[in-house]
Formats: sequence, structure tokens, C-alpha cells
Amino acid sequence: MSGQWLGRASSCLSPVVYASPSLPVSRMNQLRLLPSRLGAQAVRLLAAHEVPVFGWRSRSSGPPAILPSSKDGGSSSYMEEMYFAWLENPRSVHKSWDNFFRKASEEASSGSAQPRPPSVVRDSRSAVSSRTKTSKLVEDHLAVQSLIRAYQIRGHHVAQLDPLGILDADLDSFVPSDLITTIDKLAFYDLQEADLDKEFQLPTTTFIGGSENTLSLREIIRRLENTYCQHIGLEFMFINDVEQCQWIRQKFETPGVMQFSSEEKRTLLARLVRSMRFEDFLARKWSSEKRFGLEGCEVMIPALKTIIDKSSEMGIENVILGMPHRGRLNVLANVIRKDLEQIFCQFDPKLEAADEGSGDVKYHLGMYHERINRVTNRNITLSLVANPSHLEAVDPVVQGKTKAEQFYRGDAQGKKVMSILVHGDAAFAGQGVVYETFHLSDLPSYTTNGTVHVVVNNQIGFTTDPRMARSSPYPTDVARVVNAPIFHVNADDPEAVIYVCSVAAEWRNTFNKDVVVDLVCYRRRGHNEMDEPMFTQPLMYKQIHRQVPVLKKYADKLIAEGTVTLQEFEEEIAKYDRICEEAYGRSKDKKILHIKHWLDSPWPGFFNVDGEPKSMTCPATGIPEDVLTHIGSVASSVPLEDFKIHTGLSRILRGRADMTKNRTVDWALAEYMAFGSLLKEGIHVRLSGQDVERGTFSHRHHVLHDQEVDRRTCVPMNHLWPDQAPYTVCNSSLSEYGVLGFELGYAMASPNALVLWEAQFGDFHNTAQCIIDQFISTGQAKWVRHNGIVLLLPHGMEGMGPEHSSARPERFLQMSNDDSDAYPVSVAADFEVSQLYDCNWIVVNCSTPANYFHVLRRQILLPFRKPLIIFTPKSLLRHPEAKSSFDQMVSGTSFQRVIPEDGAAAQAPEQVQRLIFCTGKVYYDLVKERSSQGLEEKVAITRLEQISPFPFDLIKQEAEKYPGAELAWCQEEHKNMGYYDYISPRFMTILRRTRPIWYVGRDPAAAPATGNRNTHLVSLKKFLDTAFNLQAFEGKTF
Ligand SMILES: Cc1ncc(C[n+]2csc(CCOP(=O)(O)OP(=O)(O)O)c2C)c(N)n1
Ligand SMILES: [Mg+2]
Repeated sequence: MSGQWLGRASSCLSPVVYASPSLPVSRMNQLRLLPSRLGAQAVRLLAAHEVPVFGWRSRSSGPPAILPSSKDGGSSSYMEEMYFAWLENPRSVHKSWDNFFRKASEEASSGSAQPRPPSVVRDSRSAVSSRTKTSKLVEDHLAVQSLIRAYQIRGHHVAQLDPLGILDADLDSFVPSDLITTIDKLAFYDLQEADLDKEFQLPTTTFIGGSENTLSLREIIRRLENTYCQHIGLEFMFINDVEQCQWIRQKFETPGVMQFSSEEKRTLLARLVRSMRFEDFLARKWSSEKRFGLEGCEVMIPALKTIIDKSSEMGIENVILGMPHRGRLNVLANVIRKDLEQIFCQFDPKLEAADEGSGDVKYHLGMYHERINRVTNRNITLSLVANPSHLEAVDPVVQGKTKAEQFYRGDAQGKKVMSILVHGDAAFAGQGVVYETFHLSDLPSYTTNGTVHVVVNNQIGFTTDPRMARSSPYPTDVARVVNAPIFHVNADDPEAVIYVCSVAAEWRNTFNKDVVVDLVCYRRRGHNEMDEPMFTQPLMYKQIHRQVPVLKKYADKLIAEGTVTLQEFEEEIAKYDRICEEAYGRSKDKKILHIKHWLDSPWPGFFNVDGEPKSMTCPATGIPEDVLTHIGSVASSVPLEDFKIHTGLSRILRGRADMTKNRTVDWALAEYMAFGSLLKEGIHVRLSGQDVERGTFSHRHHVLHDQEVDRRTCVPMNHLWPDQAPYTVCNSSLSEYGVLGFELGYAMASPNALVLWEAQFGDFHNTAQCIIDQFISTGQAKWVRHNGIVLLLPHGMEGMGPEHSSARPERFLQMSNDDSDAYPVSVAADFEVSQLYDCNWIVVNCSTPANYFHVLRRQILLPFRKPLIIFTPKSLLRHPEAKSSFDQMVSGTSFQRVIPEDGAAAQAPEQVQRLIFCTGKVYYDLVKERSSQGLEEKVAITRLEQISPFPFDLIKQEAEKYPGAELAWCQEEHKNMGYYDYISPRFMTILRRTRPIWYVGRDPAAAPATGNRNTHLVSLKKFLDTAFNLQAFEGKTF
């Protein structure tokens, strides 16, 4: 275990034998041809460079050689090249090299590695021996360079990261062969003990020298150990950017960088006092309540505060945090500064809920707080995003909210708004959404310009050891994919933690990239306060019970060095305990819990002062005809000069122009009209998802591509009006969970934006199921937070197989909260809107472009926000009948929850024998079949457009209009899917169980659709036959 050998690493240079170094075969294969004169040692040294190969022209007469080289420019190989060139002809190299080798060779002949002034006389007879000595000198310098590099790359493997001293943070006790943990390991570099006191020139890739250019080997090793192998473990050498690597080296290697003023130390101590005493206080008052205490990682509070202070100092005004359970109450109290009594009162089991909805446990609630940062004296807004138990699910949500805040402030560089994500070690390694979120970090329409990640790495996940929980060395390895530096730090060294955090904040501000701080700590208690950890981790917990709390260790240190007195320390504790006691006293007066006070994203001005909608009406969603015409003309044009579009696209644009002239729209044009008109009204529209710019079905074409100029694009939607709101349309990474979470977060930031996420096919939305279940369906009930996100889910049985057919309407409907058994007491004028207000989300399946247009506009014109799920069509996008006239979209028109039969059957309803209700695309199949059978007078077809909340009032009207008709529900989905299970009990409620509603559709099935075209068509024909067989239900009972 590392604890055993770490002693050796730190005491360094005592003789212990380790396995000899072995190179991976692949790397050995790279060393194809090596100049023989470099010898075995040089081969090893060069192999120690972890690098791509580059061509090297040998000055010998032999063939060109390929050598591995240093990533930082291959300085060692270059040096050799210069050296051999100089040996052959000193004038063939630059004067500076000539000087260097002259000095070096003279020093070598005098037995010192330290260059001395050049001697004027050169003895040709000593050339051979001088060459040998010089060669040794060069090799030793190379060796030292490699050694420095080895520490930079692998030093973290032996850093003392575990406060318990018993575990290996990288899950491996191996000691890299090229770190000088014992004196005999100098041999790896062909160096000896005698070389320890020789001086060596330092390469430009290290800062350990400070103002010195040379150091003794002993001092070099000491300083490297100090930087890389103590309480901080740095992983950064995989970053493909020399400047960034240099920046990190400078921040950590420069001697004396980790100096703290006594003021800073006292602040740190005071923050630790708060962090620890807060948990102690809760433990004393509510010993048997779950709170997921922070004990063992108390340093997280000063860590987060440092990141915030430092960022505020650099201009950040708004910090958005996401974090899981561990230490969340402590963060609310001591970082966000939620009133303590508001937290304490939550522990009162008798507290009554004042808000509607189910509420949530106290360690999930969010928070928003504006205050003055005491360290920087600047205003800062902090919000902690509410989250579900599902670990890491909040990550993309935080990113989306951050992006939106940056966008609305015009903060393109992320200089004003930033995010911090806190993670648990097991969740960070195990949850795939972490990876999906990282992959958004550098995409233009998704980047938040760098996130600071803090991992509470307590080396356990519930009862599972890290060795059983991950296959990567560290829980943080996922961050390597985006070249984010990873700073591991022993959480029992508060000053090291604070330093690392301040560098992390600076990194984010300098490079606008993600960075990870891995707080290697322990969990003093069980997973929660009720859990017994000794069942499963007996030895670890024996050690934890012996562990002195970090506060005591740090206080002892500061008292010993005279920074604080014992009395001052005790006073600090007493002061905070008093604050807690007083708040506790006040908390007892609180009888009512207002979840509204825990909102993470208030929308000032949108609701009235009580947080209620300003009205319960929705204006008509139609728009003036000239606006429709104008949008139609822009949608059919290319607003940029000299912009050559594809001929196929020209045809599509001409088609749009014709439709506009004829006052009609298809699906794509209706969407254009909805978006364009909202932009005109100052509403930002953002459409995101896989391939949304063109549209999966090649119908949208919101981004035009110049066929002759690479990457020249045009978004006509942004050329509608000079003062319009911006339109964002962006193809996303191939992720559902991450991207939908992101858009949900984006929609949280402001009510004045239409944010839409489109699935490639509706079928794929279930890889984002967690966002749908945990946030979209339930968010308002749990956190009183409105969200108007729109999901566009292409859906329809078209013989495309089981994974390109169904957006699973049944699942959305099953989660809809409208009561199937309760006919609304009153269906007054505001019924439609109040029903929408009461529901958890709106589910629609529009059958006409006009209705799609209206429902998108209604989403914004409503006086509140609800998620909107739209099952969108595929073949209807081009169906000649699926068109709407401007007449259905002009001022005065609005969304139709139900589209009643308006043909021959409606003229003489008493004659009608069957009334078929349906939704979506199957309507067109039904109409065609009815016409082919000539049943227009006998069969009426009514479309349900808004499925949930269920339009009880309109369906009742329709059923009553056809008193002699059998009622049937027809769907193309299988019986156990689609809408039937949802509509059936609601029909029963309307009909008071006096008339049946027969089912017409496919039989129950396990898979949502067949992969066989013929089977698809046969089953379609079968249910259409049933739909128009007027004897089909004769004699059947219900
Ligand atoms: C997605 C998900 N799966 C499982 C759980 C159950 N669970 C709650 S906490 C926890 C362990 C988390 O370990 P870690 O991430 O290391 O955080 P720690 O509790 O150690 O701070 C688990 C498995 C969960 N909340 N979310
Ligand atoms: Mg853990």
C-alpha cells in the first residue's frame, strides 16, 4: 500500500530495490533506428519521453533515424543534433550553441558539470577524450531533463493524497521506475550518488529554479518532490497545449508559491470552524436525522468559497452551482448563506407545506441569493440548482442555465457568469451523463467557457470500495477527454486545498476551460447518519475513528506557529455556535414551509408579487396576414449576397414561395411562422438537438450552406426584422441525456424564451428518461419551478422498425397528473387555461401545420410556463393533405384542442353510425379509407389534438352531438401503447359509463413496431377494416 512506501518517497534516497523499468512493447516498437553512439542509457532516456515521434535527420552517414521526442519541442534530441553538428563543424551551429558546447566541454574536462568560461586553446590530441566526456555531460543533462519530466508526468502517483494514509488514490501502489524514490533509482538515468551535488542547467519547461538557471541534482529532486509528490498530485501533462502546461508548471513549481498571509490563514480557519461546527450542531440537535454530513471533507466549504472569492476578484458576478447530497446543507448555510433558521426548521416534522405540489427533501432544494462578497466587496449572485436524487443528473442542467445567463447578459466569454459542479467520487466515475456533459464543454452553442469541478473523493460510494466501483485509476479520469487539468489534493491539508482552488479559478478565467479539483478525503460516518460503515469497511473505519479532525489539526498548526491563540480559536467556535443556537431558537417559530423561498431561478416580473400568474387567460395566438407573408418570403429567400445554395434547396425555397403566394403552409413553414413571429415579439427562440439545423427529415433547412465557400452559412430566420430577438438553432452532440438536461437548464433561466429540444426520432428520448422523469414531469411539483421547455418527438408507425416509430406517448400520458375519474366541476371561460395551469405538462399530437403553429405560440403567450411534449410527424411533413391555410393562422384564430368532424357527417349527425376519435397521423389514413368505402355520411372522425390535459368539455360536446353513433378510439400504436389506456377511463367519465368507447388499432405487443414492411401494412389494413366495419362491435359487451 502507498502508505508503506510513501514514507520512502518523502524521506527519499534510502536504498530499496524495485522491479526494473520495462517499456511497453508498443513504445519499444517506435524506437526504430537509434544512432548507435547514443548508447543504451540515451535510448532509455528518450524512451522515457511520452511522445509522438518526429523525423530526425542524422548527421552521420547512416540512414535517417526516427526518434521519440519531447512534446515540448523535442529539445533533448535537438540538443544532440546540435552537439554532433558542432563536433563536426562548430561553425555549422548558432553562436549561442557554439558558446554552450565550448563551455561545457571545458567544464567536462575539468570534471565539473558546471560550465566555466571558455578556454582559448584547444588541444587536438584531447579531442577524443573530450568528446567522450562531453557526451557524458550531454547525457547527464538529458537525464536530468527526463527526470524533471518524469515528475511532471507521474509525480502524482506517489503524492501523499490520502488523509488516512492507507489507500492509494490511483488504486495502484506501483511506484513509477523513473521517480527517484530511493537512491538506487538514479541508475535508471545512469546517474550516481556522486552526481547529486553537481549543478545542472534547468530546461525552460520547469520553474523549480525560480530565478536560478542551474541547481544541484539533489535540489532538483527535492523541489520536484515538493511540488509533485506531497499533498498535491497534478495531472496535466496530457494537455495538448504547451502554453497551458507551462502555465500550470509555473503556478505550482515556482518556489514559495504556496505562501499565505496570517490574515488568509485566519479566514481559512474561521471557514473551517463554520463548516465543522455546522455539522456538529445538526448532529447534536437531530442525531437521528439524515443530512449527508460533510465530516471528513469539511474543507469543501473553504474550497468553494475560495473559488468564488477568486472568481469574483476576476470579475465574475453570478455563480451557478450544482451538487449532490453530501454537504449540501452546509453549502446552503455557509457558501450560499441561506438563513440558518430556514434550514433548521426543515428538520421539524410538524412543519406544514404551504405550496402546492409534493415538495422535496431538504437536501434537494435549490437556492438563489444575491449578496456582497465580503472578501472582494463586490456584488455576487449565487444559485444552487435544485436536483433529484439521481446523481449527476443536474450537471447538464447547470450548464444549460449557465449558458442562458451568459447569453442573456451578452457574456460570450463567460467573464461574468460561471458554473461550479460538485461531484461524489463514485458518481463522477460511474455516471455516463458526466461524460456527456464534458462533451458539451467546448461546443460553440453549449460551452459555458469552463466549469470548475470539485470532487468530494471520500474514497467510497455508499458501501462500495473504489476498486469495485471504477476501472480507471482515479475517479476523475473522465475529465482527461477534454484536456481538463486535474488537481488532486489531500483534503487534510487546508492550505494546499485553498491554493489548488485558487489556481483552478484562475485557470478557468485564463483559458475558459474546465478544471477538476479532486479533494481526496474520507467519510467520517456511514453513507448517511443512520448507516453503520463497519459492516463493510471495518479496517478503513478503524483508521477513520483514529483520525484527528482537520479543524483540530489546522488549529494546532496555526496556534503552534503563532498565527492565532487558543483563546481566539475557542472564541471563533463559541461565536458560531451562538449564531446556530439563536437561529435554532427562531426556527421554532416557523410553522409553514414555503418552497417558493427555495427557488433557484426566480423570474422577476413574470408573476405577481405572490408568485401567481398575472392572469388566467391566453390571448388568441393568430397573427396578422402581412406578418405571415413576410416570414414566408424570408423563409423562401437567401438573405446574403453572392451566396450559392444547393439546387435541391433552391427547389424547396421555391416551393415555400409558392405556398406563401397561395396562402398555405406545410409543417416546416408553419414552424417558421411560429418561430419568426415570436422573434418579432422579442422572444428568443432556441432549437437544439441532433441535426436540427437541416432537420432529420430534411424539411427544415434553417441553416443554409454556401456551396462554394467552406463554412459560410446563413440563418435567414435572423434576417426577419432589424429589432427582432435572436434565433439560435444548433446541431448538438450525439447525446440525449446531456443535451436535454442542458436545454431544460437553459429554459429555466428565463420565461421569455422558447427553448425546444428535438429528438432525432422520438424513440431515442428514453436515453434522457431521467431528465424527463426527474425534472420535466415533476420539477414544478417538487420545486415550484416552472419550465416551458418543448420536446419535439418525431413519432409514427411507418414501417421503419421498432426503434424509429414510437416516441412512447403512453409513458408521457401515464405521468400526466389530470384525474381520469373527475369530470371538471366547472368549465367556465378560463377552463382551458386553468386546466393547463393545474397540469404537470401538456401533451399534444397535432394533425395540421396550423395547429402546430398555434401550440408553439401559445406556449409563450400563456401567463405561466409548462413543459410541452409534441409528437411530431414524419411522413406528414410532405403529405399533400397535411397543409393549412393562412385562414387558420391569422389574427383571431387559436389552437384547437379538438378538431371536430366538419364534413358530411357533421351536417346530419343523427344519421351517423360511428364516431371515431383519433389523434395525429392516423387521421389521414382513416379519411382516405372512409372515402374509398364511401362512408362519409355514416362515419364521423374527430381529432384529439391536445391529449393531456384531456379536453373533457370538447369531447363531451362531440359525443353528445352524435347520439346514435357507436364511439371508437382508433390508434395506429399497439393496444398496450399509444393513447388508449389514457383516453379510455376519461371517456368513461364523460359518458358516465353509459356508452362504450371501442378500441380500434393494433393488438398488444412487446415491441412498439415491426421491422417487416409487409407485416406493418397487413396490420394497418386490418385495423382500418375494423374501423369502417359497422358490424364489428355488434353483440359485444363492455
Ligand atoms: C443515479 C443514481 N444511482 C444510485 C443512487 C443511490 N446512491 C445514493 S448515494 C450513492 C453513493 C454515492 O457515492 P459518491 O458519489 O461517492 O458520493 P458520496 O455519498 O460518497 O459523497 C448511491 C449509489 C443515486 N442516488 N443515483
Ligand atoms: Mg464517495
